[in-house]
Amino acid sequence: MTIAIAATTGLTSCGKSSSTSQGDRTANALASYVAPGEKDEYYLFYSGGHSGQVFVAGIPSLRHIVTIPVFAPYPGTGYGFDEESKKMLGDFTWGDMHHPALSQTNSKYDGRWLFVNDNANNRIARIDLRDFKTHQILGPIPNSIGNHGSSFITENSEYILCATRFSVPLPKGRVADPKDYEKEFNGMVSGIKVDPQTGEMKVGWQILTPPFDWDLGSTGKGPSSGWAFWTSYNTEMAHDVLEVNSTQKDRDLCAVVNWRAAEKAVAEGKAQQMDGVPIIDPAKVPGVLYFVPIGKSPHGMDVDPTGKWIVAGGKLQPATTVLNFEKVQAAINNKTFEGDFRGVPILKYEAVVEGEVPVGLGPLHTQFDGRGFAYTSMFIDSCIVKWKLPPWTDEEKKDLNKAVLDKVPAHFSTGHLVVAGSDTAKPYGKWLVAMNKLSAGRHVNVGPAQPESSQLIDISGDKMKMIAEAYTEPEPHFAQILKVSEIQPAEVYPKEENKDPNAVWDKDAAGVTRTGNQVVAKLTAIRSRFTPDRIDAQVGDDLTVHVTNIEQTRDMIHGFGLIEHNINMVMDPGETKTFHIKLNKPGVFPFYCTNFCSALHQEMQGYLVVWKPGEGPTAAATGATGASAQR
Ligand code: RUQ
Ligand code: CUA
Repeated sequence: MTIAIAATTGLTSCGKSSSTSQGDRTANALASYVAPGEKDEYYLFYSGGHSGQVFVAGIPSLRHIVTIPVFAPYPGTGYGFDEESKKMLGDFTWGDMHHPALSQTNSKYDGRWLFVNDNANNRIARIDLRDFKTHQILGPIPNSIGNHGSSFITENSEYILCATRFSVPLPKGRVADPKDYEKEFNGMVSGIKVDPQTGEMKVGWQILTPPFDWDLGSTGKGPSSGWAFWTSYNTEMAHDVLEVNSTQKDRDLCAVVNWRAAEKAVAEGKAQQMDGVPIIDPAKVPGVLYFVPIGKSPHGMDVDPTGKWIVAGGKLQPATTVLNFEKVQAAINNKTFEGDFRGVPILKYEAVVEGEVPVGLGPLHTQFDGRGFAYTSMFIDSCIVKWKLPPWTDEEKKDLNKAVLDKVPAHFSTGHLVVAGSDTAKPYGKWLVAMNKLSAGRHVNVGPAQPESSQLIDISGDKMKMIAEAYTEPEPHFAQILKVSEIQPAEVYPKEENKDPNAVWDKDAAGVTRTGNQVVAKLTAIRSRFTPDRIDAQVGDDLTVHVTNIEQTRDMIHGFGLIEHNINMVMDPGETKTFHIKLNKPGVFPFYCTNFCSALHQEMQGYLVVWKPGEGPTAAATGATGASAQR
């Protein structure tokens, strides 16, 4: 109800009017204006939620630039139609993407890869920033259900760390009654090892946990180097009516994980195998896992750029909780525990907490600008709150309201927010993007379902300034911001680097060959023809088509759409792609370039002729050197 009111009055529960003066409007417009032909300064990589895609926009313009398909087929780039991407997708045609993470070296973005998680099918994917394409999808990860608490990358991209949102009887496939949840169900923290050269991921090890619902987390740096942190929202271990049953306690147990100790324990043979993965039981391997109580039903848990302050947002309490990692370390060393849970020590709350900052209602996620300030998204209050990290003055300590510096309304119900470079040791600062769950009334009516909204906020001054707003496909969760000047994506795939054994680069090597009922066509594509432009085959044949785009000019893309066969490959300059189909109906099926490439793009077409068995050209006539096409 608050939302509806907010939408019609332009007011939020922040109590501020969102209207701006004419002078401000002009200044804001200029701040985000990128004139035709000019370029944005930053990339914004934001997750597409259950669309399974990553969207790339520019900052400050907030213009959508490109979509990178990851967990769902995307005809626009031919993703999910060629053999390689089909294999990556496996049996799934969707994923629920939440948290992108740029690769890091020494706690700074190194511009190599972007990792994203899939909550629905327990996977992690790697996008290469050289070509902005998905190169690996790992999973489903064994012993992991609901891969939501990821992708959290370590300081030198050693690992992607993940925690499970759901718990089930393990290993997967074992069945127990959810009534026996506490006894039979378990969650898991996973360390996904990343190859430092290639980025190739594999499951490294896992830590067995009680069946809490792990939520958001982050990794340490500086003093907290080698550690990672997650909130949880169901320490009650409820298995039904979670809305009520998981919100009983005032504090939930959050996880403090020493991932370096986990790695070491595995190397020392202290793990047991489950479903092919070494599993650490934290009750038997002390020093790997600790719990810390945090109020109430916390969500985000973010480490500041110095690595000293860890901020948790309590969805059901009007404050963020700030942990001091030095105090965490001391509590561990001095065994300042308030008991244990299933053999895992619980750190004493008062011993590790620096303070609770009264930011307002529904704090979720916190980001940092590297200048000592924190920015928290307020789901219920629909605003962004700027506050001061410790060290606090005595006066502030007495009343932490004094550490709360500014609030700016956001529209509406902000989930994640991102400050440029917040999760590195050296944030760029300057820009903040609020990713709001609701946009009702902010744009022209498009029916009952409204898009999400993203809002750009200038955080360079003392007061935050709302600059611009844009709408997005479902559904942005977290995002990463990278300075454009830090990467140099490829302009083409150089011919010398194309290692595909079925690539052909001139028309003499192109052609159609038949061996038994295996028909193999190797085609070149260049403005504005396919060579060969005819493929003869018979019903019952297995047809494999390899198409090489032999252009070496940027943006000269060709597609290969095959009528009535659900095929659309798209080849970038210098790229070879392959599809494989069983031909089961006779007919003449045109194929054509699906990507507008030249004035004669429409003419870029050919025919797949599927003869009835026993009819049509023989194997000899289809030829080994493309004879059938050279007419
Ligand atoms: S969660 S709105 Cu999937 Cu990132 Cu916090
Ligand atoms: Cu090639 Cu259109």
